[in-house]
Amino acid sequence: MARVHHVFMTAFTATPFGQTPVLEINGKQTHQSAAICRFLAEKFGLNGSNDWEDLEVDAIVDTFTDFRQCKNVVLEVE
Ligand SMILES: N[C@@H](CCC(=O)N[C@@H](CS)C(=O)NCC(=O)O)C(=O)O
Repeated sequence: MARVHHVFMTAFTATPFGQTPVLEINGKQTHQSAAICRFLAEKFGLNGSNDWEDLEVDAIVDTFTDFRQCKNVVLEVE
């Protein structure tokens, strides 16, 4: 168990700001899941077909971020 913890912590200290997920392309690393999703959506043609659809996609991503923050609050209360 200690080894797993050590490997886990080593992996995290090697990432930007010690967080995951991390996207690495051509030896360059970046983090922040929403930014990574927007980048990949643009790269693979998964964006909306107009500005309004892009806005709706961003709103959904931001809503998921809100949900994740709520989950953390609930876990702290328990
Ligand atoms: N805003 C970041 C949050 C990332 C995040 O909280 N990642 C967690 C794992 S899911 C993490 O790295 N926790 C370790 C830490 O923050 O030290 C994102 O959306 O990518």
